[in-house]
Amino acid sequence: MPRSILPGDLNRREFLKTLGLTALAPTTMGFSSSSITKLPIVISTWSSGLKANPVAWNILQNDGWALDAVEAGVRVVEDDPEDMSVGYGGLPDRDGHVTLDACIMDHEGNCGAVAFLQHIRHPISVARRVMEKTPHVMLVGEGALRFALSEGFPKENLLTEKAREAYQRWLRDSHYKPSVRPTHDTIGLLAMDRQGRICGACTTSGLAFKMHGRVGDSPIIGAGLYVDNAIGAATATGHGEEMIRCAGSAMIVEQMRQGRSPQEACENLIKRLYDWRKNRLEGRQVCFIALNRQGQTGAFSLRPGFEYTLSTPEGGHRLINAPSLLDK
Ligand code: SD4
Repeated sequence: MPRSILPGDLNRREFLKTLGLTALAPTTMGFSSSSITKLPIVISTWSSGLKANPVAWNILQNDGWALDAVEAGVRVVEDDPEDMSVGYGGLPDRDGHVTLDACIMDHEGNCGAVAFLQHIRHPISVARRVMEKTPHVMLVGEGALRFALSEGFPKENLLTEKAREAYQRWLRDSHYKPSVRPTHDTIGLLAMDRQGRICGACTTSGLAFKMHGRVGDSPIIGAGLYVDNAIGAATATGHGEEMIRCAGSAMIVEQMRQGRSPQEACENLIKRLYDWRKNRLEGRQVCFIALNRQGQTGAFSLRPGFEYTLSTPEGGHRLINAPSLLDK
């Protein structure tokens, strides 16, 4: 059953209180007086943000650009063999291949993406090169690999022993049925730097044991990530087919444009998706985080269990449980 949603969860209230306390701090942005925000801010999905956010934070604290921060932050997780949903160590598809998806977007609407990319540990950096060095937004598969190699990225085996063993177990038990359950820890990371530039990045190995060639929401601008510097940004994790279906991240930014807070926008979109698709969401998880220009943040999921990492000047790096629509 859907849970009743309180207007304004505790985390948001706690955060807004923090914003109020910082209104006179020296490194403030000149927003309206009720929403002056101390910068920078970093928000990312899951507890892997506890590793990623501090790296992004260091760049932002030295007056760096949010684009460099989001890229550097998620690269930490791409490098981590213990994270089995992203980059090196990610779980393979049902044919045993690690295939990666990522996208990145800056404060001016520039964006780049790669999908179904193999053998390259840092798809987020390839996505950035697509953005900066090609006339295109997205490269996939063999073409993305060729581009990455031409840019000097090394070709590597990304299947760790731990992931290979998990794959062997899955082969034994699953009868080759493509998985519909996301393994968690896809990282979407949003940041606003001291100059008020909002940028975002999202990177994943996608659903574990997916069909070969399957691409989720994470590399799709508007689904897994969207940034509009005039309004804010959103990013997603969970069952990517659902986020693609509702153009999730772009819809959240549009709702913020209509005046909703990031929290309200995340809640509304998930409620709409549930009303629309409730009979087909069995076993599926859908989660969003969002950030607006005023420095407010929001997070919401279809089912319990989603957590995110928020970094602010006062709060440090905090892991927070997101509220959910359903109770299981
Ligand atoms: C996907 N959204 O490929 C990703 C999976 C995910 O945590 O987020 N896992 O559908």
